[in-house]
Amino acid sequence: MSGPDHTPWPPAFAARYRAAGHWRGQTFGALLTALAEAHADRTAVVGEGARWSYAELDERAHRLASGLVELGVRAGDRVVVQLPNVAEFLPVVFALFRVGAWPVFALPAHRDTELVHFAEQAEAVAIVTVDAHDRYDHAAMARRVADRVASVRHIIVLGAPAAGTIDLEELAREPRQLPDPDPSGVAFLQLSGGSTGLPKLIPRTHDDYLYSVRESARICRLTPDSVYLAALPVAHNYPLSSPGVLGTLHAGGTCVLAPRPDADTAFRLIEAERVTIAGVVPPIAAAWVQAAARTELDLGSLEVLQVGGAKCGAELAARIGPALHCALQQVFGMAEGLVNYTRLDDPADLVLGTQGRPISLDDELRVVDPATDADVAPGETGALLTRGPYTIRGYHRAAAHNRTAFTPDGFYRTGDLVRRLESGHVEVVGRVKDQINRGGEKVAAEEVENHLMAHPDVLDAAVVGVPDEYLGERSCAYVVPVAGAQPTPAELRRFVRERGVAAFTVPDRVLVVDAFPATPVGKTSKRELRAAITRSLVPAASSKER
Ligand code: AMP
Ligand code: DBH
Repeated sequence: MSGPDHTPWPPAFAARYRAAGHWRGQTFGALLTALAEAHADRTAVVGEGARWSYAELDERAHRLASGLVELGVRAGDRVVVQLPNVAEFLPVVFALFRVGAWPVFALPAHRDTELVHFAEQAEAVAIVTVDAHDRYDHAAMARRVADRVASVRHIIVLGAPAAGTIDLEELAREPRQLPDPDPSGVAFLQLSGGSTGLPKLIPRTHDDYLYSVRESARICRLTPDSVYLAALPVAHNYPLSSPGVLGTLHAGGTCVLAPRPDADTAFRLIEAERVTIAGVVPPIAAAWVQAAARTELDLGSLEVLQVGGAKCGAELAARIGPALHCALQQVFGMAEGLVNYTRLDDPADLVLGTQGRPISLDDELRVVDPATDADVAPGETGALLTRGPYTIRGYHRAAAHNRTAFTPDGFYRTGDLVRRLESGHVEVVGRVKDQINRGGEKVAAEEVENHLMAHPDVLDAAVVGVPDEYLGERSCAYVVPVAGAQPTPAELRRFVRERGVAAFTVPDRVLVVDAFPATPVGKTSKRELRAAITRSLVPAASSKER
């Protein structure tokens, strides 16, 4: 693939975003310098075995930046960063920001194929990784990637160093003055979710990202007393910036990095660190809701639980406040830019029933007929297009893909089907292509999922199409039951039928499973569900079918 590294906003748009005060010409390195002055002794980050003040974080980032420069890493170089939720993540990325090198934000769950893709696409000069995580040897994987991708010259490892790698701890050097990078230039490459193929690289600038971070912190009412729990992998756009660790630092608060998102780990940290806000995906929210009923841990400090990354159904949304004694905030965002939040003072029907409204008045949203790009009538469902002060105009080196992923006038095609309410709030209805074509009869996966989730025994449902000789496709519903319940496929099909729907809406197959395969950030992976059923590899022991 080829094309420009970064597609800048047209000059008239850039001028407008500057004039409005959205883009302020500050880099992330300069931000950390300012934070270290304002909040020197406050705790910036807590990880396993680490508790660093703002002054310490700043010092570490300076020392690492110096070490990276000595190693030969230069402004504009790309560096794949694959770290789990450890405190070191922050000094590493701020060091790269200060050098002007671009982190490429890999997630711990990515493996050789993805890492090779990132390193190749970005022509990365280095990989920063961990020795091992979740019993997987990341350093060995990084060495395999370096063998396959010629541009990779350095492997920097947190933890036990191995032959041919550099110990992250030994990289630090005396701080030196480095020229501040161009704030309108690229700060890092974020990743798309990769729902249709390998993740694409998303160039984000200091100016645009800092705007979204600053506004996110304000919308979420973060203060120096806020304590944010990063339960999801911190390099993902959501825990990184919505408001995530960067929004928390921006506010002078404390970031607590959870090594895993399970309720036990998270609840212990909430109690121990007096966490005030956390952000999770719906499957984790559902697990926390169930666990909260049994926990003896004190979750009383938790003020806000954010749920986003995938649709939080009305049933789950309604359970969160009562179970966790906190406010729910829905977050609908994308690494490409646009982020929507329900506001903390929104009425309950909007908080429970929508995915929020955009950060910025300068976020332009269009809801269109996916076939013609014509605007649908207000309140009707259509495909969401967006452009604005923190939404990219093109992926990194993907000229051909950019021609279809963006409209000629620069709107990003989100691929999401939404309805926009008069208040400006957005309700996500599904994905543009998430329908099953059952012999010409189109079944919206989301609709069938909603019917299934209305059943009291159903915790979660995911409906996918399965190739079929006669119909082209048939529908297959995967169902995760609530703890202790054992709904049968026949009962669930009857339940959907009795809700008075067209016969083709009743799923052809129902499989009751223990859990869904997940994407690296923990969203239900329909791609893997489709692949599994196509290969007929659904583990028979843990699934029941009729
Ligand atoms: P990614 O490509 O990983 O950045 O994922 C962004 C996509 O995740 C969006 O385009 C949506 O399809 C989905 N998404 C994120 N948040 C929500 C949400 N709150 N409700 C529904 N879908 C969401
Ligand atoms: O799913 C996402 O990518 C996402 C969700 C919520 C995101 O990027 C974000 C908030 O910023």
